[in-house]
Amino acid sequence: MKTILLFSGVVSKLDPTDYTGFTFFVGSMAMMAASAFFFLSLNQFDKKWRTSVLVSGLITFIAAVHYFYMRDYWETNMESPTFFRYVDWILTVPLMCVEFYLILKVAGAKTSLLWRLIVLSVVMLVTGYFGEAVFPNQAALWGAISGVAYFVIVYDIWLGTAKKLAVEAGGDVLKAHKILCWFVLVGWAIYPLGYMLGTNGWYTNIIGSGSVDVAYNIADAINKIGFGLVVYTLAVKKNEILN
Ligand SMILES: *C/C=C(C)/C=C/C=C(C)/C=C/C1=C(C)CCCC1(C)C
Repeated sequence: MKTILLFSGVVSKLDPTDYTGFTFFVGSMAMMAASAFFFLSLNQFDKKWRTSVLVSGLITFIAAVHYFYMRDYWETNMESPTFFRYVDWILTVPLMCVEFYLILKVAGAKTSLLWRLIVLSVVMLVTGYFGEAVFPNQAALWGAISGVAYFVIVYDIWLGTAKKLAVEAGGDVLKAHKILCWFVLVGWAIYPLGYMLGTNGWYTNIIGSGSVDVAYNIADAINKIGFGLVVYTLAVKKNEILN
């Protein structure tokens, strides 16, 4: 792993005004700490909830490894590690869809719901990558397509099938579902905002330009760790009922 660099003495200077580098660094530590927390807590849960907490740990762990790479990439090239960013997302966002599916399974969620969410998130991310890395001159167009997929996901979990299942499950599951819905509506909305700061389009005159990576790094910390903690809390509550 690239982190070996850290211990071999070949560490480049971190400019104190390099906020992007700073958030990459803090992000990698936060993701690593969160992974240790989720993994080490696994034993306390019964089988059904262990998988959910395990997935929370996998999400932050995959992110931690990508953050090590992205941090080094940034330090070395002083440009956005867009490729690693999207590889990270294409692995972790579908896992977040798995989290929705797992907590709604008690109410009879079908795999068709899982697949629909996964396909939508892949469409959202692939079109976002096109706009950011492949066709930057058409960033607004690709971002809009990506945004449509995002809104369908929001609709599905807030008002669609996922919502109905959460209501059927009731109690703690419904509460956790509602919090996760807010994460997707508000926490995930930081990403298109970052996208608009980092690309050129009709919006550039309105919101200006800024560090896409700072936005993405803050959003990742909120969403990946926060999401995981909601699932963890739900598992703890369910465990108490059993014991
Ligand atoms: C852990 C990573 C997560 C939760 C990443 C989520 C990413 C998004 C919700 C990205 C959304 C985008 C749009 C809605 C439009 C512009 C392009 C994207 C890909 C930044």
